Amino acid sequence: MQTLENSPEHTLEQILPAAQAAFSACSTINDLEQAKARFLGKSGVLTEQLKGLGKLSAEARPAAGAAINVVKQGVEEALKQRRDAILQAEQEKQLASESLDVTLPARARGEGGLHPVTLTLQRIEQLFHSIGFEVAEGPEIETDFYNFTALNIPDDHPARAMHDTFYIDEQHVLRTHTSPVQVHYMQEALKNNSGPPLKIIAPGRVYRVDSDATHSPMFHQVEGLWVDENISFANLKGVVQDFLQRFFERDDLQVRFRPSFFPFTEPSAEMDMSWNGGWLEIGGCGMVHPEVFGHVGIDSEKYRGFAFGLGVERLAMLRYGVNDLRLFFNNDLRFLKQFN
Ligand code: 2NL
Repeated sequence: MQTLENSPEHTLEQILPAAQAAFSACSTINDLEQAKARFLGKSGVLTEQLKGLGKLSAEARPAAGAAINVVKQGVEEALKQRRDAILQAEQEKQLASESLDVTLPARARGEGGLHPVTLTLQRIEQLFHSIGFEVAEGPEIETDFYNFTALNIPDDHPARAMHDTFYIDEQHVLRTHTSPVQVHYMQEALKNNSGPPLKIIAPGRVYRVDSDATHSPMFHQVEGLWVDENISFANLKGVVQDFLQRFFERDDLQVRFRPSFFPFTEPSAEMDMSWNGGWLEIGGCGMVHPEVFGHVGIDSEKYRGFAFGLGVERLAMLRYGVNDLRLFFNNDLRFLKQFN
């Protein structure tokens, strides 16, 4: 179709009404910009008009130029009015669509919860703290000395073998127990003249090359250590029994000690607790071996200590009635949500 805008024959008088009609037909800023180009752009109809001035005589030119400029101003004014109208309409439309109900209740915060192992660790720490134990922590990557040698574990001990321990390099391992935390703590205490007496628990992650229904390569342990001049096995029994009775909220819970062996304690014992009419193994313990005191520089003629180790997942499973260790590490929210 031949329209005025692309017709070479349009007259000056037709331009303003044509522009007004074209702008009115636009409902978006984008359309309007395109219409504007057709009238005011580099090859728009008004520009063409101005180019035509050159063909006129010098006398006719000023009046013709002035007439074109009047039309041009009119087109620009029409453009501005239409642009304002479109912007206002768009804003009104947006305001209408984005209506805000300030009385709506706020969206609930997706609150997280603590992992059952964390909850168990917190409970353990609180109970031991209440009877005077400090909580000590240390690195998960340890040297061979802190994880094995200082604990009187000989070079040829099977626990040191590649298939039981994750080695970082020749001298560094992922700690296989939290005992190294206690070794560091004893050394520091001696350096700072801040004990013995020492009374600490060392809770935390430990690692062993082991993975099946009842073993995870990463698990949690809490060890305890009490060093003083007259610490005896009787103190160990009292502390462990008090802890287990309070942890499981059972005043009648019994604890039993069976002779055993650990390189870092002498004598050593396995600890069992009464459970559903039977006995359940719950950890190991003993009196700190003089060799261990020797490695950290504690005088074993003057001081004695007891130490014990408990499995945190085991305690959590018994307390919460969880029957499969792997549930703790699958990160299935249906399981985890039950503890919060
Ligand atoms: C177990 C056995 C045990 C210890 C851990 C220990 C730490 C130091 C010195 C001496 Cl620094 N002993 N810890 C002692 C006996 C047993 O753990 O079955 N744990 C789950």
